[in-house]
Amino acid sequence: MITLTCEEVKVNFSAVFSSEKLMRQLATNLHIGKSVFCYQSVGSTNDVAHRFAKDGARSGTIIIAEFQTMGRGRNAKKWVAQRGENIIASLILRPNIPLERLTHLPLLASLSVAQAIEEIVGIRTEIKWPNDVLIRRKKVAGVLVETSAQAGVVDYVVVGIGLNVNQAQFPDDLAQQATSLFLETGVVYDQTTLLVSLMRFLDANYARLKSGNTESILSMWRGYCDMFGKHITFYQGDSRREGIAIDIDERGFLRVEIEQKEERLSQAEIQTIRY
Ligand code: BT5
Repeated sequence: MITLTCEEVKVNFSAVFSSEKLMRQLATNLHIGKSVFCYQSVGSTNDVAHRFAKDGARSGTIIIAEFQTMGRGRNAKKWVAQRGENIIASLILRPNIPLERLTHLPLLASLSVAQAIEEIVGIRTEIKWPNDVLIRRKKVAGVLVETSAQAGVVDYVVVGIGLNVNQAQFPDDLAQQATSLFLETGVVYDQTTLLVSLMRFLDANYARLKSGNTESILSMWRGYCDMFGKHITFYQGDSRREGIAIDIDERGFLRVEIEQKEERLSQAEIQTIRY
């Protein structure tokens, strides 16, 4: 049973997103989108999702916000997005699969974003391992997957997605590296149409993951990745390293050749790709 705090009730009922409209458009046979909560403003949709999941929210629940005051990326980095212009969403999943197979989720999410952009906007994006979606080398979307597990058993997963849709300007420190669909095409997009497409692709890809068909997810993901065979620099913690990106393995880990030896990275921050 989900309970909203007074503050949440007050700021609930977004003018940009409608729970009813979204639930109507997401067909009832989909796993994703049976419950949709739309907010004007939250700290982080991932935090709301964690609280809802702990309160027993069902798998497939979506939390959407027009604005976040404490949007976050990986490793305590910030996600900054202008009010009402973008997609800021978190999805609760309760995958009944072994913890090891969750390594596919960040790739699954970035793949779904790339597919939705291709369907609605008609442009082919590029994915930078593991889950940044880029247009002309600039980041248009990011994914933050957070897992709650105990003794190797997954309780729930939160998949947070930030997609820059109609934002026309970015703060100075982001302007060189961030872009939006509007900036790339000059077209203002309906956020609900994009969200519905995104949720449908997430639903289809999630069904593939659950049925064990991870190879099809990885092969579609590879189709959007332009890093292989290229020289990369990356951070693992504080240490900066370099090598040649070879491919991803069956878990979605990045295979990198470093001084004639192959290493498999489960986590790293790619800094540069020499195209
Ligand atoms: C990500 O982290 O790219 C994951 C972003 C996930 C955001 C969603 S929004 C809904 C949900 N709720 C949350 O609180 N988070 C999720 P990472 O790969 O660590 O990249 C973070 C970096 O991206 C920052 O350090 C900035 O350099 C850059 N950045 C911040 N805001 C951006 C934006 N709007 N567009 C492009 N880049 C941005």
